[in-house]
Amino acid sequence: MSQAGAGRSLKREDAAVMAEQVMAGEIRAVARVITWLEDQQPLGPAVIQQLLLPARRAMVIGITGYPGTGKSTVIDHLITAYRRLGHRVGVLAIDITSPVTGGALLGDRIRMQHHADDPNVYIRSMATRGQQGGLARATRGALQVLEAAAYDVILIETVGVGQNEIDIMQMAHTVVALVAPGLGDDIQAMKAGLLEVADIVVVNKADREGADAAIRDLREWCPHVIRTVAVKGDGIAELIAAIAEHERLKDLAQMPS
Ligand SMILES: Nc1nc2c(ncn2[C@@H]2O[C@H](COP(=O)(O)OP(=O)(O)O)[C@@H](O)[C@H]2O)c(=O)[nH]1
Ligand SMILES: [Mg+2]
Repeated sequence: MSQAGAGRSLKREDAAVMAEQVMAGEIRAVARVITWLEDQQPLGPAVIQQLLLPARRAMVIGITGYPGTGKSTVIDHLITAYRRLGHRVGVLAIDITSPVTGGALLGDRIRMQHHADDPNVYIRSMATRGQQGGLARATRGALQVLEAAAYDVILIETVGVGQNEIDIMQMAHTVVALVAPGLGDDIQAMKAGLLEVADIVVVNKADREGADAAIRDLREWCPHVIRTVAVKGDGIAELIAAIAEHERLKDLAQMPS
């Protein structure tokens, strides 16, 4: 590990050494740089400046939705599926409202615990520190760090509530919005916000009453609606396929004609 500690004044060489370690995929360096970004220490951006992105860019997938809709459970299954495909997976779980939902991150950790021993999976919770917009900035940096560390798939989980989340979701190539039956008015509210940036809508907890009505309602409005029962892993293969298809179309759209 480099000597570039938080307490010392920044040396250009320190940032370069850390950048090398990040690009070598060293988890400790990755974690440390993300902490610097969260804490808004100048070392963070200094390392970012020295990072080179790999030729094959990561697939960045945003997963958003209200608390309790099942985002972390879905992500747990997505990690398993992408690992089976041989991908290295990074997860950024963003908690905008950490002082209030202190327990949510713990819950996320438990739900994604299966992957704790897999060196090819890196799961990181990020919380708000300091001023408005700080977390979105730190998230953008963390994304660059994970890309430089050559993760193939990067999943970003946000709690769908406001502008901050929309800003973060716009960093993703494919945005998946989760809803659960019984949210009622919340789904209407989401249509004006997060569903607007969504490429794919997932109706999770389809084992519950009201799922079919929610799916019918949403299909009038978004062509890609998928039904999942995340606790059983149902619908995850369909979700993976829909994400792949969206990525493919997006790549085609970006190809020079
Ligand atoms: N019945 C049912 N419960 C689910 C399903 N998916 C997740 N849950 C449960 O819903 C709760 C919240 O899930 P979590 O993944 O933490 O939601 P998050 O807050 O959106 O990340 C947990 O108790 C899960 O076990 C599902 O498809 N059906
Ligand atoms: Mg969660």
